[in-house]
Amino acid sequence: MKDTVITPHTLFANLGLTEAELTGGTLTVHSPIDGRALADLHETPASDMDAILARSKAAFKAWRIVPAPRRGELIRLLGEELRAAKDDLGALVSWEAGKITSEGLGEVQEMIDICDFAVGLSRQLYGLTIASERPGHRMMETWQPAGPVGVISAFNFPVAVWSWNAALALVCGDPVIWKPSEKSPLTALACQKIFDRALVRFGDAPDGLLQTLIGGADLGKSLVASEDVPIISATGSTRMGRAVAPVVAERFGKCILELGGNNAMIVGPSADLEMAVRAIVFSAVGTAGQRCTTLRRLIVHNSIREDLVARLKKAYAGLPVGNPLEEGTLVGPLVDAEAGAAMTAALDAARVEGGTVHGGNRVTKGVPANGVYMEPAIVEMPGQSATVKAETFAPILYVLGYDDFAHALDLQNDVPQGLSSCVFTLNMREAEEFLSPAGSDCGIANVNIGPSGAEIGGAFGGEKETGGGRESGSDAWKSYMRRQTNTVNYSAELPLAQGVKFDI
Ligand code: UN1
Repeated sequence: MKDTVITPHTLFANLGLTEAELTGGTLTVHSPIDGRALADLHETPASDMDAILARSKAAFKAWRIVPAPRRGELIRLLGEELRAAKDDLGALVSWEAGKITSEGLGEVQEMIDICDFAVGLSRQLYGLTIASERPGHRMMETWQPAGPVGVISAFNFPVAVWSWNAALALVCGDPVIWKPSEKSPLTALACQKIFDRALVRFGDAPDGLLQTLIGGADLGKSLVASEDVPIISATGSTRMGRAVAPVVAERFGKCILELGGNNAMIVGPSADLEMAVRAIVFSAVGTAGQRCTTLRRLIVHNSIREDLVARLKKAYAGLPVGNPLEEGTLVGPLVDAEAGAAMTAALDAARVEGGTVHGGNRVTKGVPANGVYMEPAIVEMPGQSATVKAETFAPILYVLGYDDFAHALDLQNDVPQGLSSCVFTLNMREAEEFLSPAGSDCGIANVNIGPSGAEIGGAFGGEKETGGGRESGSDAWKSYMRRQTNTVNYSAELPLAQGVKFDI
């Protein structure tokens, strides 16, 4: 590797991670870039869970009565610390998750953006006033802090997804217990350090506002099962969500689920194809196809299908696959060998289903040894088969043809997932229909822009197997609070609602 690339050890030092934290533990963290062991982290013992939960409960009692704008000050400081740490944390994201430099930095920018958003929000946790039917009465709605929030996050956005949840939860008055993916605990530890620096500057925050659990699924399981954690925000596979949701429901906790996506783009005959190609390539191969918003299905009008596929094959042929830390690389490694095997298996299955596969081979030349580097694949499919309907976390783009727009919409919606979607068209009828009640059934629906790379200002999440949760912008903050309806009687009478008489 070139000397200009900053080494993990320099990053650890810059981010305040100590030798003692990084060595001697049982959780070995490997870099997807070249398979090297980055650290041996100490796992949180299961026997610590009771104390962790107790600390979070105690923190809640103190934090809920701190005025929300003051809580916002902590997040303002977190945003400042993130700005100072942006280069180092972004590079560590690259080392731990295999993202190209610009995407690692972009992820930290997303964290900074949500901090700014949450600071503003801390003065806008508005409730309604409601007209009472009774004289001398007033009704209103108050949003109260809810309690500790358990955040479960995935390797692919190892830090941004935490920040969407944590920044909101903390301004809403809720402490956070974070269980990051065991594939990306290093960046989580770095975030805990960054947060701790903000805490020191803040001054009088209670202990235990943020606690990070390092280790495997068992820690996540006890977090999910705990009655002390009224809200679980879980981002990851649909399989994980299916395990989490019933456990939380059983104890009447609330879930914010952001699970699998199988995102499509419809390309109409009028589309600006040059723009479409750029959007397709970024959203299908960016982050090596490992975003939950990655473009996985291209639904193209048959009149332009051949032309578009030819343009895409040309663009794909020149894609620089390789070390994500090197300038110019656009496609880094998959996270591990299992992800590589899943990609190959999906391509094999698509072939059996009648698909024609372009690309998709393992790249071994000009890339670091021991990383799983794959050529992104385009697969022309005769129809929406079982393989197309499944989410494979890899850069595979299935191409389907259509003749009439209603059929394109049916194809778009006929998958179990419902996260993100888009249409490329200059025909306003198609664009509006796509956004209409009879259009896309996804949580995110875009026009002339790809399905990935959403801004934090909007609510993020989707329907069906995607889990239904909303994180990040808009009024997603309400999921982190307890809604309370208040009726105040300032009269000297006690009238009952609905005219009920009950004289004693
Ligand atoms: C994810 O992949 O889990 O819209 C989140 C995007 C990013 C977030 C992706 N803002 O692609």
